[in-house]
Amino acid sequence: MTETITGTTTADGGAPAAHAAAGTKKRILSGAKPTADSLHLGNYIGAVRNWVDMQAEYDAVFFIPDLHAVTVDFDPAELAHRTRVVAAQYIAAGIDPDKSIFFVQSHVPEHAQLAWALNCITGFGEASRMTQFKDKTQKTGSDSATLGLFAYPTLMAADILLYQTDLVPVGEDQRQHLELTRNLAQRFNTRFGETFTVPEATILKANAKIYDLQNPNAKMSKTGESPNGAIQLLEDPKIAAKRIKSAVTDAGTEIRFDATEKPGVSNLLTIYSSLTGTPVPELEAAYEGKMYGHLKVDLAEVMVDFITPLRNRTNELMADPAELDRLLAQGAGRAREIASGTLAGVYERMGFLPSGNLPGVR
Ligand code: ATP
Ligand code: LTN
Repeated sequence: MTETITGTTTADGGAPAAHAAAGTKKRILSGAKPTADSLHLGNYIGAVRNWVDMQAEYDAVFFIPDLHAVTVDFDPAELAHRTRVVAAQYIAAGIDPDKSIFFVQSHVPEHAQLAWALNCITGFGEASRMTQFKDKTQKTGSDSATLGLFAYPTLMAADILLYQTDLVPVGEDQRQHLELTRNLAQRFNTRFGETFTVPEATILKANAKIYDLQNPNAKMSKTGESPNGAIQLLEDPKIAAKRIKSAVTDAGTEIRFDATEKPGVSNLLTIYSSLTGTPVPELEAAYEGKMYGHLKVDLAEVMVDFITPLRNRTNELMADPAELDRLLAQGAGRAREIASGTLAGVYERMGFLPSGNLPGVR
């Protein structure tokens, strides 16, 4: 089941809408930050898996938002490593760099350039209302946050608008950013003339959220409190199986989906259903009268079967960094062909003088 934030999609005038000529397929775009040594199960079920499925039907753009990764504390060597790992994991999970445009955000300078233009049409109060910024600065206070973190949502809007994106498949947590993106696109179009497609968010609701295995009221996250709360897609399958077996379950014994009363068991059912394709009611029926332990043992096995090939393929790709870099450079080239056209239209409408034929400019 998906839910879409709808709106008009328009794309005429100037260089934008390059994809319209490429065919009738709608364009989708999404990305996952390289801020951990491995994607986790929540990223996969909530995001990557759906993107893989969408490649056939859509004109797909996927990228690794490394510029977003430096909005919070980071280590340069770690960032470089993580960017490669995430790239390898996307491909191992089924993102096809020949079918989709697949690249690293910092390889396409137009993202930062358009973000600046958008910063200048975004209200300070409007940016202050973004809940992600509030959440991420809750503990330390906003004084120690960077300007980059504050501007995170406008960079994300630039990511989306550069490619005249129709649909943005993301998890529920990104809804507010999508709404800001739509507002900025409409504002720019009204003030400077039709330039951007106004994107729709496709919130993937059915399996939208995977919860922490140790704290099933919090979402599974790379920054969760206990390492046992998340399944890393690159970890030893035996460890992943252990984490499932030690997942926190609820009072009572009945295996039934009830997100309020039984968040732990419900989370395990969601994961099981997502990885096997078996609907939750069928699982409930199959486990009627059985104990939580039965469910965990079976799910642990499902997890091993899922993680093992994914991990092996990722490791193969990581063993050949030159080939990985080649694929990423090829993706960035294709991305720039579109992004540079959009940015040229934006600059012209904003009244920036043409830079002539200076090499490397615009
Ligand atoms: P994290 O909370 O682990 O830091 P994130 O949401 O900050 O993750 P990304 O790593 O960029 O950021 O996530 C990539 C995608 O994975 C996003 O579309 C996000 O909505 C989705 N996602 C992340 N965690 C979960 C989860 N627990 N359940 C479902 N989807 C998730
Ligand atoms: N903010 C997103 C990652 C992200 C993204 C994007 C997703 C950056 N730019 C553009 C979709 C479209 C996240 O944290 N999941």
